[in-house]
Order: sequence, then C-alpha cells, then structure tokens
Amino acid sequence: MSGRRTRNGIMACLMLLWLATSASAELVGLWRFDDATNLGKATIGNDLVLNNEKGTISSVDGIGAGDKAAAVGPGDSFSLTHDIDPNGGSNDYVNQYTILYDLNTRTNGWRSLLQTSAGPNDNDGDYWISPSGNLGVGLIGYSSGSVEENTWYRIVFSANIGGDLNPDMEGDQSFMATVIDINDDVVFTHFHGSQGLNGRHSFYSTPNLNIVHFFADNDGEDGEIYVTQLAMFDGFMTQSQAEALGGPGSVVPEPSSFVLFTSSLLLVGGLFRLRRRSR
Ligand SMILES: [Ca+2]
Ligand SMILES: [Ca+2]
Ligand SMILES: [Ca+2]
Ligand SMILES: [Ca+2]
Repeated sequence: MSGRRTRNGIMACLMLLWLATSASAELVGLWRFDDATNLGKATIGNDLVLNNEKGTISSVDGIGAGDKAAAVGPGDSFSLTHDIDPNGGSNDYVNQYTILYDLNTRTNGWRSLLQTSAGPNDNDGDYWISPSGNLGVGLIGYSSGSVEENTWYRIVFSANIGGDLNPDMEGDQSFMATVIDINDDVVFTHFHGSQGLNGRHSFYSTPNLNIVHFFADNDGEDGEIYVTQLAMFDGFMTQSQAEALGGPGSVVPEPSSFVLFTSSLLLVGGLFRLRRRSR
C-alpha cells in the first residue's frame, strides 16, 4: 500500500467518523451522473427531475477513466424533492443545509448554481458563479476568491440562515462557500453576510412544496456546467468540516457505509498484525 493510499484511507476513515458522529449535517442526497441512460438517478435520496426543454442535458465525460458527468446548459436544470423537514427554528422552511457540487463550468458568463423558487424558471437564480468567477449574489455579497472555467472544483455551500457560521468574525455570517481543487487543496473559503430566518435562500420544506432546483434561472443566466457529483446535507457545515472534504471526484461518505468501512479497516489492521507476528 502506497503512502498516498494509506493517507487517503486514514483521511476517509476520519471523515466517515466525523460524518457518523456529526449531528449537524447528515448526507440526505447523492447523485453521481454515471448512468447515461438515467442521468438523474440517485445514489442516496430521490432521483433528480431533469428539466430538459431546451435539450441541453446530456451525458459527458467526468474526472478520470470511467467517470461520467451531466452537462446542463442555459434554460435547463435539475429539480429535487429533497424531503428535508423545516429546521433552524422554522416550521415552514429549510434554513440549515449544505450543498456539495463537483463541477466544471464551460463558459465565463453567469452560472446559476441554486434556485429556491417554486418553479425552476420563476425568477432570478439565488447563488451564482459571476462572469469574473466570484461566488455569491448581490444580497449576501460575492467572494473575493474566484474560480476558472474549464476546471474541476468541489464547491461546498453551507447555510445557517438566521444564524452565524463564524463567531470569530464581527456580525452574522449566514453562508459559507469553500472551494477545493483537483489536488485536494483548498482554493478559498468565503463567509457571506447575514440573512434572517426564512429568507431568500431558505428552501420550501416537507410541509409545503418540498422542492429546490439546481443550475436554473429565469432568463438564461445559467451558462453550461458539467456536474459529476452533487450532494445534499440536511444541516450546515463548519469551515473545518468543509475544508476536510477532498477535492472534486473524491468520495462523499455515506453514513450507512461507516460500520462496514471501519469493520474492514479493523480486519485489515488485524491481518497486518498477524503477518508481522508470523515473521
Ligand atoms: Ca436571471
Ligand atoms: Ca430565485
Ligand atoms: Ca460572526
Ligand atoms: Ca460522476
């Protein structure tokens, strides 16, 4: 076993341990876009609904051999019935969540990542990559750090609406974006401004419409994106949690795999000890 694989194994184990013990953010949806015949198929959670009226959604190559991704162009998008209950102190809306995007944008125009309205094209998108590559939206501000087009990134968008994600920073920061590159290096983490409970970025939850949309906008400000992995968590992540995730294409740990994974690690550890003892 190489040093890198050992390190990756330990990292994965620590991440699984953290996810299994973290009460704040459970993985409730995971999509890998590897099945060209069923692009919206879920690994965890509900299948994505493909809004493909413009015909821009198709299967494309992802990261490395065997990986596939979905292309999504202007006017088209994905809708998700997420089944997340109201949280953050609300009876109606999802105020705490994290979305993980492993993506590669194909243009340098406006690229909508999130749409919280009832229908995907009802109004302006709610979280963007701007033409200059900055993350955000006017209401909560933009990151000073930026991303390049034609480059794979993991973007983690964490929301604690009505709350504060950074007690060390003056005022309330209700949103955080962490960007990680293909080498597992953190490109930047940015804290956006405050928002009151049930604000623009809150989702319709289980008692009402129970829906959210990805890569959608009302008038074409949703430039083409390749997405190879998408995940939804039902709580916010902190900076250290988000920055501990690997880069684009790396495993998003499933809570159900935790027991199996640690059992196999213990088994491997036991075999190593047995071998050493027999020498
Ligand atoms: Ca728009
Ligand atoms: Ca909107
Ligand atoms: Ca603060
Ligand atoms: Ca994929």
